[in-house]
Amino acid sequence: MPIRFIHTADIHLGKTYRNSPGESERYEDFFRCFDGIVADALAERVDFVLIGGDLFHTGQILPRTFARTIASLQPLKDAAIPCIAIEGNHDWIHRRDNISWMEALSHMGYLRLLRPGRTAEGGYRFDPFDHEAGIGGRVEIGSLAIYGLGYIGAQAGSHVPRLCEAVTTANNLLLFHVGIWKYSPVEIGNMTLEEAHPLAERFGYVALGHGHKPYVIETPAGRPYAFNPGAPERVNFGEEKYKKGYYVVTFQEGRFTPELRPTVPRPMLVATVDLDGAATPEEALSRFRGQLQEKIEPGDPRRPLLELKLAGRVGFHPFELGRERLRLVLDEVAAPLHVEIKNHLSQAARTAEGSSTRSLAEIEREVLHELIGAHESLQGREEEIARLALAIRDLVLKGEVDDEELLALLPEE
Ligand SMILES: [Mn+2]
Repeated sequence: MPIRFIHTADIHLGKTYRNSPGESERYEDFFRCFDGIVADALAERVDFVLIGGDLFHTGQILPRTFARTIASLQPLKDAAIPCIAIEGNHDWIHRRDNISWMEALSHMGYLRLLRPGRTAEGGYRFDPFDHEAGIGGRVEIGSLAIYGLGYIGAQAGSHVPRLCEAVTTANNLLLFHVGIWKYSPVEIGNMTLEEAHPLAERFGYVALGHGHKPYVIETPAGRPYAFNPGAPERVNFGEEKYKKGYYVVTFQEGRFTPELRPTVPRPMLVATVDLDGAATPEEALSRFRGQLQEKIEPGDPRRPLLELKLAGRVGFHPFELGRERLRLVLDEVAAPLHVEIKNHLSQAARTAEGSSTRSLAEIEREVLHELIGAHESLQGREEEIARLALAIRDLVLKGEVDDEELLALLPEE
């Protein structure tokens, strides 16, 4: 009898743009995407579902995100399809002494959370999953032994030999939240191909998560053994060109055959708008409108996510092309759900020595320096406080931080 399963990762439930008009719609995107995968698991009557980490976008989720996740997982529980998961970097960053939300879901029988134990000598121990405790290192389903390891940080590669030593069964699968340099677009938590290869001797299928782009790793002899499905929804700007989906895998006669099944993520556009040479804000706006109309692809009824960089030297003060005026044109042309604008315009100014340019960023810094320096008690700290103010401004515009995280940026005095 073949075993069939779904392998997904990096769902990022709870992600949204806080305080943005599109907040609630964006929040739903990630649940809608996950619900689609769960529905497919039922339609395909798979034997189990694997989640390779980052089920949640942050360690500290809102109660409504927890409730909504339970609703999403309920059909799997009702159909007795085990959902086997590990923790990613996004799931555990803020966990201190508290029980994590992932552990809670495991206790409640919605997930089987895998996390290995360690031996006194620094080795790994993959004990069978304990339903009572809601934790374990491995789960056996049919003839397959599923091992799980969450995110273990930047040194993951050096742990591979110890991991392999701890494997005691045949027909093994490993769930591992780690990237492979060269394929993984993320900057941390990766290992090299050479470090990964020994895994192929112990595991017929390594189910990866972490990088949001799909990729497959082969042994030097050309046998594919590690598979990264990527995030099924577009999580961050920069993911607009990635294929999006999850694997439906068949295990038969000792062979794993995965098929990347596509999802339909929300449209996302990252573009540079060239306003070089625009003499007035009106001319710049009209060119902005024209270029935007060309770049927006018609066809998807969902409102897009936009990241736009305004570039060029213009004949007016960049402040004059304010967010409000841009927003009006944007709403008319693209009706975006969320926009991030990077104003990199500089002003072509004529001085006695000829022409010079100052970027918007330089002007902002000068203005802040003047304002801060006007307070006697702050004199001498202009640069430090200006930097802080700009960092807070950038985070607020990104809409991803809450008040406490902003407060944490302030120096303690
Ligand atoms: Mn992720």
